[in-house]
Formats: sequence, structure tokens, C-alpha cells
Amino acid sequence: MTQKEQIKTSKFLSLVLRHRPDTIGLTLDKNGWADTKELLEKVNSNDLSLTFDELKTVVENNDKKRFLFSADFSKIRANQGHSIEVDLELKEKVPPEKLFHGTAEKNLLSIQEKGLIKGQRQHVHLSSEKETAYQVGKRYGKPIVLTINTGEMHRQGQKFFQSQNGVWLVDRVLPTFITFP
Ligand code: HQG
Repeated sequence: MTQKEQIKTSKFLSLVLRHRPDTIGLTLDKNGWADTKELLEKVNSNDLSLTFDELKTVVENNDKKRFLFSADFSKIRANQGHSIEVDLELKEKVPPEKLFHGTAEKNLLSIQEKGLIKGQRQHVHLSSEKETAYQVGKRYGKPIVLTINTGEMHRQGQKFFQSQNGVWLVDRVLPTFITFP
């Protein structure tokens, strides 16, 4: 598989495992798992072609480790980023003192007013690395990195979770906890 084919497949998997499983007639269980065999059958009956080995390559090589197989490979799910309601059974975790959120400059006024809200997704996403946040922000326009006072949020009772692939997840961030550039 070429790099390009892997990226294309990863994008398609993000669509069906995070947002729209119905596009190929797939259903996810309440914890977000798809049956691997069923996923492959449905993908291949939709004018696309994907073998188990190719799927494994995409999961293993994925730059952000977006997907996870169950131990016996019978199930697969996305590690985070869902817009459909799934229970990833994440355990609460104490965050570091500071985390980062990358956004586009055009969102700043609204964020100053309302804080960070989750929009379509199940959580607001925060990164432990400034550079990662910068790359996330770049997707929507001129990137801006916000520093979040996560230590204080946690001391005031906010719950934090971390996905299997290291993304910090939180319900919302009030403007008082955000340092603007
Ligand atoms: C912005 C990628 C105006 C927020 C990344 C963001 C991430 C507001 C956008 C994951 C706002 C939502 C998620 C407010 C938040 N007013 N704009 N009050 N509050 N926003 O895509 O965090 O590559 O749903 O700043 O790595 O950008 O897909 O969230 O710009 O982990 O695996 O509203 O997606 O992962 O956009 O990205 P998104 P996100 P993958």
C-alpha cells in the first residue's frame, strides 16, 4: 500500500468509525467497536477494496494511532474523535498543569466569550505538546495555540480523560482557564 492509499483509507475509517458507520451499513456497539469481519465485508461490498492485511497496515502505521484492534483482532474502533455517542470507558486521569489547544485565529473572539466547547464531537480535545496543537489549529485557518490552565481546572473539580492514543479529553473549558496569545 502506498502512503497515499494508507491516508485515504485512514480518512475513510475515521468517517465510518467516528461519524457515519451508516454510510456502509455498519453498526457500532455501545463502546464504539465494529466487528472487523463485518467492516471488511461492508467496505468491500461498497465498490472499495480492503483486505485484512491492508487494514492492519493502516492501523499499525497510522501517525496518530487513531484506531485500535481488540486483542484477537475480531473488533476495531477509533480511539477518539467521535461525533456519534459511544462510551469509550475512559478512566479519569489527573492532567498536567498545562495543556494546549490549537485553533484558528477566526475562532478567538467566540472562544474568549464562551470558552472551548465540544461542538459536534464528544469532547474538547487538548494536547500535551504545543507543536501538536499548532498542527491541529492549522486545519481550520491561521493557527493559534491556547494554553489551558488544566491543573486549576482539575483542582476545581473538572474531570479529565486521556484516550488510548494520548489525546486529553474534557467536557468544556471556561474562558477563565485559557491564556490567550
Ligand atoms: C473550535 C484531530 C468558536 C475549536 C485533532 C476547533 C484533534 C470554537 C473547532 C481532533 C469554540 C472544532 C479534534 C468556540 C471550540 N467558538 N470555535 N466557543 N470552541 N472551537 O475538529 O479540536 O486528525 O471538532 O478550537 O488531532 O480541532 O481527526 O476539534 O477549531 O485531536 O485524528 O471549534 O481532530 O484528530 O473542531 O480537533 P474539531 P479539534 P484527527
